[in-house]
Amino acid sequence: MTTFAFENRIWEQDETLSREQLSKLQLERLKQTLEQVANVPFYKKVLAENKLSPDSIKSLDDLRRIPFTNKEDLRQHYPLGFMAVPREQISRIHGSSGTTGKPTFVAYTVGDRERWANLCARFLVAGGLRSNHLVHIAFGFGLFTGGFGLHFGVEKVGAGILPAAAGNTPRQIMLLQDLAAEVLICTPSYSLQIAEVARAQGIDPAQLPLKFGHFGGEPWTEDMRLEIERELGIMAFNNYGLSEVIGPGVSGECVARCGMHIQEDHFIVECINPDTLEPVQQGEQGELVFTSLTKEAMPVLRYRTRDIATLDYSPCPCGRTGVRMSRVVGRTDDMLIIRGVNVFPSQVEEALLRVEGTAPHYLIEVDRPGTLDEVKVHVEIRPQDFSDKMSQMQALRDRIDREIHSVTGIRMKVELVEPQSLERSFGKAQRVIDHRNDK
Ligand code: DLL
Repeated sequence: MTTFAFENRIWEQDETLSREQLSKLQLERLKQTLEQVANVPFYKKVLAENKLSPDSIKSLDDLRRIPFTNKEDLRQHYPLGFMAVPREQISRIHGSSGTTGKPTFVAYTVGDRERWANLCARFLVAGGLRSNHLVHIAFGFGLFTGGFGLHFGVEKVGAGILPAAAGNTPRQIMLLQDLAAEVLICTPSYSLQIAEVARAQGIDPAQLPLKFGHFGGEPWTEDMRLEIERELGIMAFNNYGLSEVIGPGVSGECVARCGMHIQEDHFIVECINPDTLEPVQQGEQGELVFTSLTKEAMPVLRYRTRDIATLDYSPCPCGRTGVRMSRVVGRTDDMLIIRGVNVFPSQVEEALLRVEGTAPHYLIEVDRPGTLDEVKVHVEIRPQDFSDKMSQMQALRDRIDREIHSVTGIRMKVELVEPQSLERSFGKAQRVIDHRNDK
């Protein structure tokens, strides 16, 4: 009998289906999903071109006959071209950032929302949440799936919620002290920011009443987990998801904390080599690909996440049978996650293009000097616009700052550099230096 630091409780028996039961259920649901996606013109065409129908899927191996879906496909059908239900049946819309400054919208029916809340409840309970707890949610409540997704998951468990939302850290600390929440939900980096600001106020963050936290939405490391646990005096759990697949609730850690259980009765996962697009050997690193099995409003087939991780099919002492994914160790595209917000270098480029006087030469430098990500954008000025007048340069910098903020939603430090001063490359231009990877 394995003992854990926390009691191991399982929210739904479906989390413990045998591989055989799971495969049977997945096949059944995959067929239903093929029926559902036929309502989406994009998928209708894909199915016809590949001679696919629910009846032609005889085993889970047939999944590989279905082409992949990419973020670009969703983008080309902006805003709601991937909906498989009439607009009247949409109960909620969320979005994730894209390369164009326009979000990728995702939608939910009432049934989708109910299943989503349940999926979040599963990993929250797996990681210690009980109905007697008070949960402080410091995620943004808005288009981002983190705030509302977790909110309804916590509500499902029956625990109390303080929807503190993101920002104004001193106020967050006051709330944590005065209302004494036991559970913190936010991005891992924001939890460290809370600790740092508390220290600066002369408060020992480990003395806050918090007992544990569920963190996700951005990559973090085992070292960061140790730091969060030490600083805040809590146990820290990892959870993963992406808007296009559902949001948070795709996977999460249990008390054994040896990987995040993927909720395989709702999503089929594949791990592929991003170059050959063939499955990797078990345990090898690859890009995760998800097929939704129970979504009504926006089902996705073989959605390429660009997230790199490994899968572990060995039994978990907690009794859940969902395969466990490792931490996300990287991406196969150039997407950056800055303080939990997805940003593509092309968005910065788009912002610069809106500003007269800047050359298309720029370099984005990302670092995490303390607990929060910081971004500096070095922008080359065109020779004819270079000026010795401070006020002119300041005005240009402010303009760029505003445009970048309007396109990406985050503030970056803008540094204007002299014409021809950024290094030129002959092949693919290096647009990003990410010092967070040096640590
Ligand atoms: O970040 C959903 C989410 C919210 C998950 C809150 C967990 C908690 P998006 O904004 O669409 O959705 O961003 C999805 O974020 O493809 C990963 O690259 C990254 N990501 C999410 N969770 C983790 C994690 C939400 N635990 C993208 N570790 C994904 C590493 C993560 N990366």
